[in-house]
Amino acid sequence: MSFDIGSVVSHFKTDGEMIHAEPFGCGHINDTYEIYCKREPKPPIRYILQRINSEIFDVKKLMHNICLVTDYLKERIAADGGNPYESTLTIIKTTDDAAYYEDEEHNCFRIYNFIENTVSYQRAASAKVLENAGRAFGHFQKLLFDFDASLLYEIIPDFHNTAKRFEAFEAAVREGIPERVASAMGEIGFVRARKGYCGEIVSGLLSGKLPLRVTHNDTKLNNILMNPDTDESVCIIDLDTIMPGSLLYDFGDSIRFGANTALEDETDLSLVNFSMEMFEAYTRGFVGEMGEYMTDAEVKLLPFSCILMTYECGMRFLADYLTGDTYFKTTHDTHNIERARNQFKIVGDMEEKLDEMKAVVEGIRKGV
Ligand code: ADP
Ligand code: GN1
Ligand code: MG
Repeated sequence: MSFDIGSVVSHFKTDGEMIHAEPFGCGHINDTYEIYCKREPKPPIRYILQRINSEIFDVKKLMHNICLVTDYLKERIAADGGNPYESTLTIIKTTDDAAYYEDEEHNCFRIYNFIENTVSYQRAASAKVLENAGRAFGHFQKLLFDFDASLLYEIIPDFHNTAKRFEAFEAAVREGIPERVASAMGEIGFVRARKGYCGEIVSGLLSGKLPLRVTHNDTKLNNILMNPDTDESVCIIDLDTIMPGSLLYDFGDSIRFGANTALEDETDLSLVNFSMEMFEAYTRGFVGEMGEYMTDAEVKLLPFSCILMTYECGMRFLADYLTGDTYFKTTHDTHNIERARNQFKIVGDMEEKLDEMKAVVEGIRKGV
């Protein structure tokens, strides 16, 4: 699939003509570019251009969700005295006033303002980064507390329904590439031995024991832009998966990524460990912001949610490996199974430290 970036950009109301474009960032889903546009005599202005992954998303529904949520957030941020053009994403409309542009080959593109003077960390260099990330996602939950969830499409149905993910995983084992399945029996066994985890949060949502909220659903650290000088959060990005869900998905997924002492695709598993220090820091930030809005049932499940989300993500990487790497972007043949092993190492570590995690949550909760 080929496209001319300059011609794509000419369909948007950018401030000036495009002069430069480069691939950007480390996302696994969309094709992201930084683009510069000329605005003489002022210096060029930068934007984010994305070819949206339309294999995964119904783009019309996706952009409907993102427009509603960013409009709502802008109002809330302005009412709190913040800068709505820095603290949330701004969609640059097409010359036809649409939120995205579809070319003749059905590639779909969107442009966001580039949030300057920020970084997106692949790993937390200090506990302060994670505490600020926790505060940022807690605040994000709080801002969306009154947002009417029924206005949003469930953009990827059953996205964090781990029980359904397990069924899909078993189908991948049955129908996957035979050599890959044969080579992954150890990892497959790891997933199967933990089948009992799968129903925990889903059944709580179904029975009403856990509240359904509007959640981000992809809360890894590189989906926050931070100020590199202060490590304060500036803007939460990657709003593709905003939809009704559980607060536990957001909490657990942040810990999955942020409390890993290594990168998500580190293959030297001796470097891949679960950091209690990072867990404690994130929990302090998140509960500090969101504590009074959380139910006891949610608080009780915070530690377990970290295990569940890490297990689920590892299972998704492994299923993608078995079926030929069609979902996550990969750079080499064994990339997805390496990521799965990495996640499973963290799962094992968290299982050992579950009591300690519970004690940390209790301590922080009492202090709120
Ligand atoms: P994906 O869904 O593929 O993860 P993201 O929307 O997260 O795509 O974007 C990929 C990366 O691009 C982010 O991790 C971040 O580094 C960068 N990025 C995305 N949007 C912006 C923005 N508006 N300003 C600056 N950087 C951005
Ligand atoms: C994907 O889009 P990105 O790279 O931020 C994925 C998440 C996974 C994550 C694993 C829409 O996130 O669910 O947890 O990779 N996003 C989607 O790194 O599937
Ligand atoms: Mg992302």
